[in-house]
Order: sequence, then C-alpha cells, then structure tokens
Amino acid sequence: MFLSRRTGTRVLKITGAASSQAERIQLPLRINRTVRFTGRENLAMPLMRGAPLLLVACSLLIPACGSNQPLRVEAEVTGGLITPDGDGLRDTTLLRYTLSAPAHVTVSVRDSAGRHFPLRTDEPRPAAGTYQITVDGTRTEAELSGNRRVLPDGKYDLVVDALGREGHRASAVAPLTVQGADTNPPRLEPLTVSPSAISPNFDALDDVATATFRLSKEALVSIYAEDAAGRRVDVRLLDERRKPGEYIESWSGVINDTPLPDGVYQYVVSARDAAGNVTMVRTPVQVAAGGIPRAQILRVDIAPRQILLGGEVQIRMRIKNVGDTILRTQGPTPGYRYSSYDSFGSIENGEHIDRAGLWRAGVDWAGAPISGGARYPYRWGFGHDLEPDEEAEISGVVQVWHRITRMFFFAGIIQEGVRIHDDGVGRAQIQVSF
Ligand SMILES: [Ca+2]
Ligand SMILES: [Ca+2]
Repeated sequence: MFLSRRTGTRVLKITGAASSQAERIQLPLRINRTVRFTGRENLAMPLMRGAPLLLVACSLLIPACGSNQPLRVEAEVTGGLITPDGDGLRDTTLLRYTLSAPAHVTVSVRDSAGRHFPLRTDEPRPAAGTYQITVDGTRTEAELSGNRRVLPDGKYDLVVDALGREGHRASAVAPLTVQGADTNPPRLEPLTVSPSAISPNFDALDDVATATFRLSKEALVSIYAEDAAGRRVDVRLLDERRKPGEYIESWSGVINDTPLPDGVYQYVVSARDAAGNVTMVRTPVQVAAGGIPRAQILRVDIAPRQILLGGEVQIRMRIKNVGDTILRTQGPTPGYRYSSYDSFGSIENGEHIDRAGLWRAGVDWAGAPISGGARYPYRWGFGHDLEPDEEAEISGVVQVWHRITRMFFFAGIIQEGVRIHDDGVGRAQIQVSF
C-alpha cells in the first residue's frame, strides 16, 4: 500500500496483500495534513478480495444558506456481515464514506428499534475525500462509563451524518448484520482499594493502597490512575493479557520517587475481551500529605581515637530534617551504650528491631577504610520525631571488645527498610590496644 500524507490531490494505489493475485484500485483522494490518522480510522485501506461492497448512499440538500455547493456523502461497507466473537474471522468490517466537501461527521449504529449508538460524534473532516472506520460491532454502554458492549445478533444500519460548512446536511446509510456475537463481557468484581486514602511520604503509614479484583474471563487488562481532570497520571499496566482469576495490585501514588500532588484520584481497571467488550471499574483514592523525607548529618564527632580493649568510643551526631515530611523515629534512645558485639536487633530482648519507615542514626566500623557492606549494627533513635527543619543532637557509646588494632568508625542515617542517607560519613580511625 502506498500512501502519501502530503497535502494535495494524490492518486492512491492500494494493493491487497493477502490475495494471490493482488487487486489494485486507484482512488483520487484529496489528503489534507490536518486529517486525523488514528489506529481505527484513516484515509485508505486494503480491499478484501472477493468481498462484495454493499453501497447505499443518498444525499440531502438543505438550501438554507443559499449555497450552490451541495454536500454529498456516500457510504459503503465491506461485506456487511460480522461475527464479533474474537476468533479473528469476520470480527470487524470497514465502513468507508466519501465526502464531497469538508464537513463535521457523526457516525452511528442504528438498531431495528431506531436507537442510535455513536461511533464518531461531530468530528471535523477538513477535506473532501474518502474515509474509513473499522467497525467491530461494539457500542458504548453508557456515557462516560467507559464500558463497551458487543451488539447482539441482528440487523443494523451504519449511519453517516455530515454537516457542511454552509449548514448543508447529508447522510448515508449502509447495512450491517451481526451474527454469533459474544455478548458476555468480562467482569471485574469487586474492585476494592484499601486504604481509600494514602499518604505517600515514605513513613510506612498508609503509604501504599492495595487493590483486589476478580476477572471473570480472559482479557487484556489495563490499570492506571486518573487525576481530577481525567488525565492518566500513572499507567501501571497496559493491555496485559490475563487469565480469569483473583488479582491483587498495589499503588503508592509515587512516580519516579516523587509523590503525586495531593488530591483525589481514580484507580481504574479496565478489561477488554477478544470480541471487543470492555468493562471499566474505578474507585477513588485520596492522596494527602505526600512528600519526600530527607535527613542530613550536619556533624559527627567520634572520640577518643585511642582506647584500651573494653574502652568506650563516644559518638555525637547532629542531624537535621531537611525534607518536607515528619521523620518518625524509634528506640533505643540517644545515649544507649552498646557492646561492640551487640546490635540494635539483639539488645533489650529485641525491642528495637527495625520497623519499616522509621528513622535512626547509625554507626558501623570496618577493619579497613572501606564502607562496602555497612550494616550499622549500632543505631539510636532521634529522641523524638523530627519536624521539617528541626535538628537533633544524638549521642551514643560503643564499648569495644573486638581484638582489632585499627578500626574505622563511620556514621549514617537509616530509614529502616527504605534506604541509608549520608552513608559512611564522619570516618574516624580508632586504635585499640590490648
Ligand atoms: Ca468471528
Ligand atoms: Ca505515609
């Protein structure tokens, strides 16, 4: 297929690649750069070999504006029978319509009861020419619901209504028959998101919401979050094929390490089956108190530098909350005295094991001046939670029983289970005599 998008009148050559003896047609088309090219509608298409073209066209001139340029529209559908069941055979067809002049176009399916289901609504077509729509036999279920449903078996009309620049109206109709439709849509029930409000500030309190749902049939599943303006701000999943079953997802409201602005978001799950049924469910999630925690070590003093075995190394640190969220802390309190063979998890019957998201000051040592693999066995809380811009003075003691003549002590700030800040600062060499 050869297609030029340059503006102007072109000759379009279309070759049906699937046929053993290629069919070729030539259509004079006027292609304008502003014509919308989408995955579903464009200016040209390959013809199905042997498929009869059903053509029903008419035009209606309303001489309201006294123009002498009547608007004409013709419509034709390839075949005219679809079996929308997702088996790849006659699941879709092509509606092709030709405008004699620029117009706004509304395309809809009309059922035998006269109900219209829009496929396109008042869309500008700024140039005369031939356009096509792939018709998959689905319709929107309800305005704004996002659901699409395959039309049940029956006879329909595809209706093209065009409104020209001078107020001329014209329409054309092409018949469509639906057979063997799969009208069993995928179901997503129930979608629960808990908690319904999260605070993405990395303090391990309501930082993450958990969503669960049950998918009733195989479908392509998309999951995303929408902001209040309906923009997709966080696409978690896009058209992933999933089997029927129970699913659990998590959402933190954090993109590239940055929390989304506070507000109410919609957590959306959609499922599209092979036939084209689409089911979409959405649940509001409030994002509040989002922020990025940061702490900085302003100063570290580690002394004395020479001790006897069993002697004490004193540590003093000044820490500042330089982020925009509160830093919650845990024990042990500043001043706690560790034996060098202790660690925060072993002291006081495990009372001070690490609790995810909380903050502590830590000290580690190595027998050589490297910090790789630091574990920070000696950790002290800040004494109290630190507000933004608040500083804390933290002291601690390590009684050295390791028989190592040279030890390199260093400090860091640990957000338990998340990350270490200022890793390996304040390095001090301690000489131990024994
Ligand atoms: Ca089929
Ligand atoms: Ca939180």
